[in-house]
Amino acid sequence: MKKEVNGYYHIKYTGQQYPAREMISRSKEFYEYMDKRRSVREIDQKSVPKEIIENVIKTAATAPSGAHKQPWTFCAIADPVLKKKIREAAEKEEYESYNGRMSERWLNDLKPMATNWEKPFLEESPWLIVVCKRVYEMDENEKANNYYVNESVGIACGMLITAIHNAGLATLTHTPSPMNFLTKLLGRPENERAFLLLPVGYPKADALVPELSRKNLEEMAVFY
Ligand code: IYR
Repeated sequence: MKKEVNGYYHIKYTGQQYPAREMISRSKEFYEYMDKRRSVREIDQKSVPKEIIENVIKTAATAPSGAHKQPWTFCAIADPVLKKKIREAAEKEEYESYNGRMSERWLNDLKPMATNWEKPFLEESPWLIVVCKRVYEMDENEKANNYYVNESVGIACGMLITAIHNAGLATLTHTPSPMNFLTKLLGRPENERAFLLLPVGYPKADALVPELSRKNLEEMAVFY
């Protein structure tokens, strides 16, 4: 079934539907599965098939985006030489951040996560995914800004993290600041900015994560 609207074809929506009881159990099971996701900072060197990385990137790119401009580029890095360069450049920035650029309050807030300027996972992870946002496209030599770029790319990153967890792999959101060294090292074009860096791999066998609790429904949801 096809219908023309504004001169563009619309096709039948084919999303799966379920009876209410099944929706309740599916949504609960999915919540419980996602509640096991944690930011893992100890990632094993064991290699991960490229096909999994391709699949999680394709999943992320199913995200909605402003005017369907899909304003993202996913840079997947397995090359050890490039990973080493990224680690060195990131640690240089992080060292400055942890030793002067971040406030006392910020450093104190990070104490439960036990983070510091050292980022071994940038070299040890079999894959790094650098998500870049495309701020504008070139339209007949004119800059054409994309719409809701941060929202669109942020949603895609959430779906990427979900897909990585679903595959049984571990990741963390790493945001070295400033991040412009990444676009340079990756040779990205002028219209792209690094948005988020995700190391991806198996968790180390003895990986630890901080003992944190999540807000309960009453604390974070309001029903009207
Ligand atoms: N970008 C730094 C610092 C950092 C900031 C926040 I907010 C975190 O939740 C975690 C770390 C780093 O990656 O270590």
